[in-house]
Amino acid sequence: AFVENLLKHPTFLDNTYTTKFIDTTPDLFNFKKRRDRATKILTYVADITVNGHPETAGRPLPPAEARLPKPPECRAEPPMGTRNLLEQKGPQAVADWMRAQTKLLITDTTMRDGHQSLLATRMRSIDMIRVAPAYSANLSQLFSVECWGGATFDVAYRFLQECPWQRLRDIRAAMPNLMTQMLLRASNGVGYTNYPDNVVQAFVKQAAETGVDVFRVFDSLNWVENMRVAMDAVVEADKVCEGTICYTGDLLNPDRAKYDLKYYVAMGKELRDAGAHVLGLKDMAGLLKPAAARKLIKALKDEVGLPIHFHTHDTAGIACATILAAAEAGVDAVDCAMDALSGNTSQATLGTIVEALDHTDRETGLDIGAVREISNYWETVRAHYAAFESGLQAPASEVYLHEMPGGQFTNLKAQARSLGLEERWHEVAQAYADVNMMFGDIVKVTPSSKVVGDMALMMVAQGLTRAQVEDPKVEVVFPDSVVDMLRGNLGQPHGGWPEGILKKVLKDEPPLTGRAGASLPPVDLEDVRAKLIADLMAASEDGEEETVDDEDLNGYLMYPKVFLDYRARHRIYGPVRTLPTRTFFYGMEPGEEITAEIDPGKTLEVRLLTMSETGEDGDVKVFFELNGQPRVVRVPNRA
Ligand code: BTN
Ligand code: 3PY
Ligand code: ZN
Repeated sequence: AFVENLLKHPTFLDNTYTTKFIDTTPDLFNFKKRRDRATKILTYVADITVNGHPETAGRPLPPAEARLPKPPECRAEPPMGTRNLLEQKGPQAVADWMRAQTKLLITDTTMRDGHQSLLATRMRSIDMIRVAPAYSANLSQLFSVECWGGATFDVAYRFLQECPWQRLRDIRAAMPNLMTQMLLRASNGVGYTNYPDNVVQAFVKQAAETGVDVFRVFDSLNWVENMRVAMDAVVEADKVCEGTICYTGDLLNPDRAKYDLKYYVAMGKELRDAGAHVLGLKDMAGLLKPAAARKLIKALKDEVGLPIHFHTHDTAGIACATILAAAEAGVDAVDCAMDALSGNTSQATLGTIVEALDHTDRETGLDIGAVREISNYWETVRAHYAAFESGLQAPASEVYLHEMPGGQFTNLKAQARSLGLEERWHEVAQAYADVNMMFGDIVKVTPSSKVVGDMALMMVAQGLTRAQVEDPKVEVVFPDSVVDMLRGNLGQPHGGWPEGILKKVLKDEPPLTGRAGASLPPVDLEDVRAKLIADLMAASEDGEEETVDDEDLNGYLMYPKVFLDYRARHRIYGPVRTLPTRTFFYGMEPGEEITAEIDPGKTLEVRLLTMSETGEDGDVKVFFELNGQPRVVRVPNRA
C-alpha cells in the first residue's frame, strides 16, 4: 500500500524534484516532464537516505566497515568448461560425459539456493555479476552454477526492484564457459500454482534464450504427468533436462513405506522415459541420511541408467556426510554452496567437499585456493545482508520431525514471528508434521510445502488439533491454498488425497483428477502484450513510451501484479540495480561517494553533500554532486 501512497504523494505528482531543474527548465510547467535516469536514481537514494528502506527497518545493521566487496582477480582467460561442450555437442553429450568421467562434479548453488535458504532470497544481482568472471576464469571445472529460478524470480521484481532476466543475461555473459542452472517448478513455473501449458512453454523458451543451460525440473507432488510439458520444452530448446525426483520420508524406515526404493526407482525410470538427460535427486529438506543415500544412489544408478545429480540441505548438519556416501555410491554430480553461504538450511560446504575428496578417486579437480578466494568475497557480500539473516544458531535434528525444505524453514519462521507465534515454533514444527500426515504423507516442496505451512500456522494460531480439523462436526475455514491444492490445481499426490480431508475441504465440489494444464485454456500471448502495453501507458504519468519485450511478457504472465508494481516503481526510481548494496538498503552518509554504472561505460559518480531540515511542506532537500555538478532532490519525510 505504501507504493500507492508514494505514487499519490504530492512531490511525485507535481514532479518538483530538483530546484535547479525548475529554474532552468521552462517547460517544466508542463507537468508531464520526463526525468532522466540519473535523477531517478538520485530520487531513490535521497528517499532511502531520508526514510530508510522498509525491508531493513528494525533489523540488524551491517558492520560499519562493510563496503564494496572486492571480487578476486581472474587468473587466466576462461578455460573451456561444460558450456562449451553443451554448445558444441548438445545436452546428450553433456550427460554422456558426466557418466564417463570419474571426478565428483560440483554445482555451486550460492547464487540461488544458498541465499534463498540463508538470506530470504534477498541477494542482489550486482553482487553476483561482479564475481561471475572469477568463477569463469578460476573455477572452470565446475559442473554448473545455479543462479536462477526458484524464489529468486519474483523476489527480484518484488523486493529488489530489478529485472530477473537482466540478472540472468549478465551472469551468462560474464561466465561464457560455465553452464548456468535454474530450478523450475514444472507446471508451476516459478510460481505457486499450475499455469496454462503455453505459458510454461513460453517461459522455458525464454529462459533458454536469455541464458539457462541446465533446467532442474521438479513437481511438488512428484507427479511426472505434470512435468512433461516443462521437460519437453527444455528438450525442445536443446538444453540439459534434469528431470528430478524429490526425496521425502525416510527410506530405511519400514513405518514410512509409502516412499520406498521401489517408488523412487519407478519414478526415475518414468523421468528417463519422459526424456530427462540427467536424473536429479532433490532432497530439499535434507532428510536423506548417509546409509539411505548409499542404497538409493546405487539403485538409481544401476536401474535407471542416467547420470545422477544430487541436491541436499545441511539443516541437520549432516549434508557433507551424505554427499560423501553418495559419492562412494557413484553419484555423478552434487550441489554445494561456497563456504561463506553454506551450512544450516543451505547446502553442504563446497570447500570442505573439495578437501575431503582430495587424493581420492573422486577428487573434484577444483582449485581450493580459488574456492577460498571466492568464498572470501561471498563473506564480505553476506555482511551487507545482515538484515535478512534468520538468526538460526545451530543445525537441528528436528528437521526429521517436520521435514520442512531448507528454502522454506526460515521463511516460515519469519511468518510465525509476524503472527506472534515465534515462542511457539516447536508447536508449528509439530503441526507441520501433523498436517503432512493429514494430507496423506505428501512430498513437501514449493508450492505443496507452502500449503502445509499455511495450514500448520493456522492450526497453531487457532489452537486446532489434527483430530479437530478432520472431525466432520467441527467447522473449519481452510486457507485458500489448501482449497486450491485439494481441488487438484497442483496435481495428484502418490496414492491420492485421503477421502475424509478431501470431503471436508471441498464439501460436494468434485476435485480435478486430470492435469490442471489440460483444462486451462491457452493464453493469447500477443493479446496480453497489447493490453499490458496499453495499461502501462495509461499508468505512466509522463506519457513516456512503454515497451514490453518477451522477457517482460513472461514475467507478467508469471506474476501480473508483482510485475506491474515493479514497472510502476521503475518509472520513478530507474535502474537502482546498479547501486551498491549498502546504498540500496541504507542510502548514503554526508560526504560519502559512490559510483553506479547505468550502461556499459556510462558511470554516475554520486556524492551526498548534505540534507536540509524538513520544510513546512514536509519535504527534505537532499544535496548531491552528480559527476561533479550540484543537484538537489526533494523527498517527503514520511517518518
Ligand atoms: C516494496 O516493498 O514494495 C519494494 C521496496 C521499494 C521501496 C521504495 S524505496 C524508496 C521508497 N521509500 C520507501 O519507504 N519505499 C519506497
Ligand atoms: C523452490 O522451489 O524455490 C525451492 O527451493 C524448492 O526447494
Ligand atoms: Zn534446495
